[in-house]
Amino acid sequence: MRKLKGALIGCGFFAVNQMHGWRDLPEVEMVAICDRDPERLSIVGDEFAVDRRYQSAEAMFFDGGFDFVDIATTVGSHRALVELAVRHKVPAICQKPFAPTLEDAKAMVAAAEVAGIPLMIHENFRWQTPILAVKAVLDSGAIGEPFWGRVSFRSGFDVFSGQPYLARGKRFIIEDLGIHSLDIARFLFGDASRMTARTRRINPDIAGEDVATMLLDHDSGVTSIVDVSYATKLPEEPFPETFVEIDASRGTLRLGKDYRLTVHGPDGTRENRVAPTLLPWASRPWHNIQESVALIQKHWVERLAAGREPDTSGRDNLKTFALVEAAYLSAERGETVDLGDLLG
Ligand code: NAD
Ligand code: 89V
Repeated sequence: MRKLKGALIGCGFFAVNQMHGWRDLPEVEMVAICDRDPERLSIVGDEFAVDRRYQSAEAMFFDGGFDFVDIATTVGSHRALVELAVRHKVPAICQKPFAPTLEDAKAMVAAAEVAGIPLMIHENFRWQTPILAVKAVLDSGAIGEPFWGRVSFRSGFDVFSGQPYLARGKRFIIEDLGIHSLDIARFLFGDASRMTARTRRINPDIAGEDVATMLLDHDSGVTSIVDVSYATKLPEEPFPETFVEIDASRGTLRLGKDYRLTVHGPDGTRENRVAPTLLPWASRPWHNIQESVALIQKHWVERLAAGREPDTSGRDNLKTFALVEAAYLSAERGETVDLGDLLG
């Protein structure tokens, strides 16, 4: 079997997880890596035994020899790098957040579609084992039709030491973390058409908002609340667990601390743990996220081989990204925002 050859751009904090995920897939071989920072290039190149190392993405594409590129840089470079992949007709994965603005994201999707290259956004939270377990319960019909939901991530974890750029951006929690929670809400309850949001900044040492409360009207009729906070000091720190509550026509579902899932329906109440696997290279408490990285990358390989669009394709992710834009607009204006006006 010929291996699928991949290249990585951005060898920073999170990319190491992506490289582990690729190494675990027998059908993939990472043949080239790129980072402007020579130190990061050496660290990742040495750890994963990749000889072809570049400080310039242009030079890496010029040399070519890979079937896809995995873009793991921060948001400011995403559009230029996706457009570079498009010019070279190389299928691309781009980390979340998709782009600095919805206009950029739309332009990236259009460019990839004109060139006929697959584009997937690395939106991995919907691939977490506990979230997949929640979706399976909904799909089984065990609790009937959902009419209300809550996707909640409240923490006091210090994310700034690993990712210092998060403290500097004018936008923080919705763009960085809420984007995952909003995508989970779409995954569970379908697309949303209206957004009402309120934000706060509690931590005086950062530039952006660290608390957000969002109310979504889904086309399915579900009303959901998506609430995120990095200013919540709990007796037991739940990072990076997402809690889910669903009320439905025949019962309820609760995903709570330590991955405990309670499903109550006409047949009684079932409680079980839907904990993620601790992969050999993973470390607590990040293992939930790390496992979802491996799963989304497996999904990419399968969809590429089948010639099918990935679930979190660029086109799909425009709808998640529009929710982010809508949340900031709503919080700024103090009014409800219609998604149709943004997606056009
Ligand atoms: P980081 O700053 O640690 O790493 C980014 C790396 O990219 C740096 O080493 C930098 O030198 C390099 N770089 C930037 N622009 C470049 C360019 N044009 N060419 C070559 N190299 C370039 O950032 P990070 O924390 O690893 O985050 C990267 C991305 O991953 C962000 O978009 C972040 O939101 C995302 N992220 C996702 C998850 C998730 O679960 N999906 C978790 C953490 C971070
Ligand atoms: O998943 C992320 O994008 C990370 C974190 C979980 C720390 O917010 O930035």
